[in-house]
Amino acid sequence: MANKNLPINRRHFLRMTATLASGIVVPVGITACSREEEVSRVAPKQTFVQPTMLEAKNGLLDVTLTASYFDTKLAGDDPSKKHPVSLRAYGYDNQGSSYSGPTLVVKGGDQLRIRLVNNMPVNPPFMAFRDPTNYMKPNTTNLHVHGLHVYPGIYSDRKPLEYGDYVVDPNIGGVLPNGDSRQYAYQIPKDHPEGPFYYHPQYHGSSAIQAASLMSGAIMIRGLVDDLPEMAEAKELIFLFQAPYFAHKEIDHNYGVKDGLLEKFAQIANQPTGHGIHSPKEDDVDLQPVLINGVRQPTIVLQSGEVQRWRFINTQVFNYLNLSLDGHTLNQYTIDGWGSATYQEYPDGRSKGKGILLAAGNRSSVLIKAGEPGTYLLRSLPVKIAQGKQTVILPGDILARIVVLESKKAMTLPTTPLPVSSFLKPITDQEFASAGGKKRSIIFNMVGNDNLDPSRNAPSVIEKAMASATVIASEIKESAKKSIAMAKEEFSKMTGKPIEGSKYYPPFVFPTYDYQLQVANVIIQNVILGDVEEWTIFNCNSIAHSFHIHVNPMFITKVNGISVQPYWCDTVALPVGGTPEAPTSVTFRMRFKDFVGPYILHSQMLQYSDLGMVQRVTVVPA
Ligand SMILES: [Cu+2]
Repeated sequence: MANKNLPINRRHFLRMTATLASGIVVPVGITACSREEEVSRVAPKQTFVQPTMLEAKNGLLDVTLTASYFDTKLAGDDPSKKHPVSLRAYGYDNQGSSYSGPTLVVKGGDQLRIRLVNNMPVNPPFMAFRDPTNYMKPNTTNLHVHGLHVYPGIYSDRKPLEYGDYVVDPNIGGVLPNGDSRQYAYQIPKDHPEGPFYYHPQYHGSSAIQAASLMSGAIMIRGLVDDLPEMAEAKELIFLFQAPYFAHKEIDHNYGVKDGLLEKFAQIANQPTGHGIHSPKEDDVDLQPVLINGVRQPTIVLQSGEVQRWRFINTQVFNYLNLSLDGHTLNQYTIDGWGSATYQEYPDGRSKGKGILLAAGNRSSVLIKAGEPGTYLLRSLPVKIAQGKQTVILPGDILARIVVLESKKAMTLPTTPLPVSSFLKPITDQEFASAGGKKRSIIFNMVGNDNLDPSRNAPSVIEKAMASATVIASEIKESAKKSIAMAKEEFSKMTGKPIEGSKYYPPFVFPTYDYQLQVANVIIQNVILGDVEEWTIFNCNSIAHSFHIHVNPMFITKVNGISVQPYWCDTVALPVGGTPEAPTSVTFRMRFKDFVGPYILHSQMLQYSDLGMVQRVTVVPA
């Protein structure tokens, strides 16, 4: 399986090196070239761009975020080919929409105020007969501050109402299209740990389609670690890894959507890893290409000996990243937004396949020190996301190229121990026992609708006909592919030479759904304020679900029942290979110290969350 992914890696790599050859320092005069080319050879251009940073002043950051359609061009798999798109995105204050919302910078004690204005067009009308590829309210929205430890309720004593990190909007609620707005107010606790967080919509049922457009932006919480002189001196780059989905004529299943648009749930649900907009090898899992702040494979220019701090945020709605930088060590000092006193070192992971693993919603902060002059690639190494009846490995990808220039810089990493907020003190057995000592289990299990009563949701005659036509079309296509491969194989046998594409691999099949949603509030976990609890999340599926809980971070203690070096996070990859009989699991402790109110736990693979993999948590006063 692993070496089946090699061709695409090599192909990408070859293409990259071919492009790179013209970008790095080459003595002028070796080849004939135009003047512009000469200049670019001497000084490679940084094409990495960052969203605007808005910083709190005198304890307050007050911003208006506007959700609307953004008409632009985005690269697919090939960075040089841009496709016109019209996707949902954020603008702010008087600025139009962009590839991501602005980066909001605050510190403990500050107030972050966001007025969300929904300027997206009205929702499409309900069809007379249920269109299984369509979605209910793709343009109703709200806002979630992912990972922040803030009040999740509504400030009903304020006139007009103000909202905390409130995401349990009923199906008739939310911030409606065509001009509705809502005032959010987040009071950042004084001891809030410093690190990278982000915001995205979380209106139940439409979170995936909106986040898989371009609706997200970074939140940076500053603190003591940022004031260290070496840290302050290191240039900070914020990486929003995005994988916007949109219809394209080269994609097999457009579901009747116009090029450049994301309008039907089926576009992101039936093949959740996405569509690469390239011709993948038959044996590859097709993968939505990753952009960084709207740019495919940007160039980052550093000086040899320079230290930079990179903040990684995986805003993708499904796919994992496994980050590794050629020839360099990534020194990680926050997992999600939660800091550590020491660095966790990730050297070049190509040989072992081990990088910094980021499930959808995970973040990480690293320091890197640029080595010898040269060009290096920031990659995502292959990741196994499912194991069992069907093993699925996301192929590797090239995310950015790093050009290191000759220099005499000699910057250093801050020495350890790094300062860490007292908020992150470990939850000991004693603390757990004396604060209630309750344990509970949560089951993550996708149940296909074939397991439900079929009469509840019988498809219409037209739907049946359409579905069988689609199946027949794809069968014809697959059988053609198979014949071509067989012919090639014959030819290869005759000539005795191997030939590309002479082996047929059937397409990967993810379970499909007819989009029957579970409302968000069906199952409620009631918790008493002040308690400390221990939860085990069981994964009954072969796929590595990304488990995320709002408001209070998790102190991870066990994986598959075995103790691990404990750490804090707010989003965690559940191990692959679970079955209902033998589920995999993650165990953690949580403090419910500060806030009452309703919030949610869910799969950050947002398609699954929208389909019902979500529960409510209600913290009630003692
Ligand atoms: Cu969240």
